[in-house]
Amino acid sequence: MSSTTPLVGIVMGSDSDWPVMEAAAQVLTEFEVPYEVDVVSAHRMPHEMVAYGEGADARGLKVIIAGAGGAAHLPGMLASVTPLPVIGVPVPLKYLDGMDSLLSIVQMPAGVPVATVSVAGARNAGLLAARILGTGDPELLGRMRDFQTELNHQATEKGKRLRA
Ligand code: RP5
Repeated sequence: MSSTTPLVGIVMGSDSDWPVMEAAAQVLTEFEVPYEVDVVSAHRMPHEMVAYGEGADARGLKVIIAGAGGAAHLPGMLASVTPLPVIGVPVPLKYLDGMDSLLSIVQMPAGVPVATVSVAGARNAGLLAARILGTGDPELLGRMRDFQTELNHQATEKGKRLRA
């Protein structure tokens, strides 16, 4: 990608989510997709959170990846104030194994979609963002095809090793 303007916004409810969320940043780096990272807590910074969501498309973002744990309202609240696709990442906390985060994010009311990945599925969130952007970027789509070919190769090799 030639642009250095962030196309993906990676946000989270707390810096304590970063150890999970950094996998999204890593994969976007691998795919050379420019991104930005910030903490935008739905509960502790509600006004900033709304401002972030409302201004995201005007700033050039195309996809938002939002991670949160516990009563994880950030992805859904962002989806309610932006027309951009929002990918939600349930972050597991000390109790309940992330099931609380998953259910908080995935059970959205009709009309306000959040593409929810698995608990701690930040890498897949990054890959999904790259696929969404790839629909308008043949070069990025080609990189995704190469990535899939490599995945296939690795899985095939694992099978060969087991059969040997
Ligand atoms: C959520 O509360 C955050 O997304 C985080 O997962 C959780 C705990 O935050 P801290 O107390 O660690 O800042 O809003």
